[in-house]
Amino acid sequence: MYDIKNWRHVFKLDPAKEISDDDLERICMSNTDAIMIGGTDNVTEDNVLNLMSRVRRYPLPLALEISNIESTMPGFDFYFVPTVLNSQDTEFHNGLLHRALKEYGHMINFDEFIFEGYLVMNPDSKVSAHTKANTNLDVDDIVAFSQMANAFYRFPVLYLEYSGTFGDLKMVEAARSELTETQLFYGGGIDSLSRATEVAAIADTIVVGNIIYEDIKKALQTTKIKERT
Ligand code: 1GP
Repeated sequence: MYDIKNWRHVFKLDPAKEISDDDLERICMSNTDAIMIGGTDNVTEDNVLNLMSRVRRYPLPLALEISNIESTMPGFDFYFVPTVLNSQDTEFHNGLLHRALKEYGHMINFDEFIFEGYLVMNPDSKVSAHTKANTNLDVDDIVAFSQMANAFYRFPVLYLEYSGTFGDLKMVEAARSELTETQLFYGGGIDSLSRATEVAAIADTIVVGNIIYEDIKKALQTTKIKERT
């Protein structure tokens, strides 16, 4: 079985976006550690199943980041379940999860599930509006949330989610400074090797999304962090 602790680089594919077979092959044959499928809008059973079966041809770990119950299905190596620590709606803390377990808990292999503390950081992102996140956070807030994740909830993963914009590295460093057990994932605005290198020097795992659809060459270059660190 794969171990997420070794992941330094992850490509996140959005099931609601088109990707050609050629581009998908380049992503899946790259030096990345894993593919994660996840998105905010229009994530459906059909488009997740379609993308999963296309990615499954390649021999690398495949994770689903769960956005809704309807598009969750067997066939992935890992299921990342976000709990949005700065959401103002309990639905995104444990409401959805409670409903999912009530219905499907009896058939779940819990070893495949990774409960991730999520901090939604970009106020202009879709995920921020969707989860009603309070993004008005300073360094002390990040420190407190990171202590919560590491020492109290003991999450395996804390995900700093800047989706669509490159984050403030002071915030990433603040999270880093508190995490001794919890693995720090960073995602958002990584669109070049230099940005990837900067943030990979702080976070354990970097997640590259949007640039796959905008400039595949630049996306592929971000995997070079693995040769450098
Ligand atoms: C999104 O964190 C990922 O969930 C990656 O962000 O799309 O901005 O690369 P970008």
